[in-house]
Amino acid sequence: MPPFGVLAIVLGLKMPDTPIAKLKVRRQKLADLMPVNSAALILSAQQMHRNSDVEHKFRQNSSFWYLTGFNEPDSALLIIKTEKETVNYIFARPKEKEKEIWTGYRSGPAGAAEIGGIEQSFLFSELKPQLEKLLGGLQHIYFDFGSENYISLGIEILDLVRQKRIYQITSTQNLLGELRLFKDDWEIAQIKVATQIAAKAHNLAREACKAGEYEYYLEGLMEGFFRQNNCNWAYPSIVAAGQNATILHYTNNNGILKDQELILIDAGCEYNYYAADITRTFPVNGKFTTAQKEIYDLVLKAELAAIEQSKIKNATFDQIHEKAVWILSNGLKDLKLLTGSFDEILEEKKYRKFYMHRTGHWLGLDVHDIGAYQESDGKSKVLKPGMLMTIEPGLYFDPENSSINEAFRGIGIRIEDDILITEIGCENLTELAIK
Ligand SMILES: [Mn+2]
Repeated sequence: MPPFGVLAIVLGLKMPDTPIAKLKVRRQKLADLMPVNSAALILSAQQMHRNSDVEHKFRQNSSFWYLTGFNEPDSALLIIKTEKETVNYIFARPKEKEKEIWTGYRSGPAGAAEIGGIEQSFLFSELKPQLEKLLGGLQHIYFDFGSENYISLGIEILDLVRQKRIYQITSTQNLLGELRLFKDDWEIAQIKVATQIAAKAHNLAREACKAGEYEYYLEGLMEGFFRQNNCNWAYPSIVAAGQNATILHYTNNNGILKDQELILIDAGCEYNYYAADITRTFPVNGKFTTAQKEIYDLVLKAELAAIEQSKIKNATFDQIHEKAVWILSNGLKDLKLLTGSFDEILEEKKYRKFYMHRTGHWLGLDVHDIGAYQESDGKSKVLKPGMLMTIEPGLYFDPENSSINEAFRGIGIRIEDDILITEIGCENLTELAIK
């Protein structure tokens, strides 16, 4: 088995910079979607305080990163589109030797402009006075107010926008969602690193798993592997043994692994801010009980069928879910876990008692990536090459559900892969993770 440390060495330990040409294309595409006489203002993430003198690890705002490739807090991107031209402005912290000694290198406005290939640069402290000057005569601004970042600055910006009589204020989410839905070749290369390292981490956990071990041990093993390969977790890992797996967002990870029980691990890393999202469920001792095997085989069948569905040209997002629901419902009926006719089970959504979430979500810079799930006419999104989604059916049986056979109570199983839609069907980016 080749060690994955090799991969990190091949890739180099430094995150690759986003090519400036890609950043320019993204900003141009965003501007193309904006009406004439409009502005888009995207703030960076803020450095979040944790406790006493400790700060949270900085993680850039995904959309800001997508458009600028700039990885510092207290920054902003402003795009102004008029009839005459479109101009990009970046705002960044000043270079200050004293501060850099304590908290690290700062690029300064000129450095930020160079990284992003952006024409104009200013200090972040200049943002309001520059907006005062630059927003005059515009009719529309795209701005995300209400995120946890820069609340008081956001209020001041809204005040300024009102003073400028710009009455159309829209979130950037729809425009950027439409762009971020389609991954370019460079993004796919980053995602493939994340998915391979995450898949390998799952296999390591499977090898190390044994009765008497604790959930946190496997969590640490996987997250340690993420860091060893220049990745961070993309979301807090779920390592859920036995009936903990029936809690969908379980993150305590302090339970003990028991013989004859299953373990569900939903963990993924991000590389260069691109996320992987994988779930695997397997028996602690390597051998399924009859009931566990019946449910596992059913979930796997639903997952494989949903992946097949994604290969069909112009399949919709909803069709993936419907396929999984159809197979799970059929199987639950056969196992006598659901009663009534098949039509009844579907119409009355009886399956929801055991399958209460959707079959997938968009994946990218955010693990639940932005991007609409409907076309503009309200119909389910048609899957096109370059889109990336998870496919993750599961079944969960409440340990206290006395209406089902005891053998099924407390079983929680989910299987999740990351599926890239391609010209010829799809590519499963996480098939390296044993299932
Ligand atoms: Mn997921």
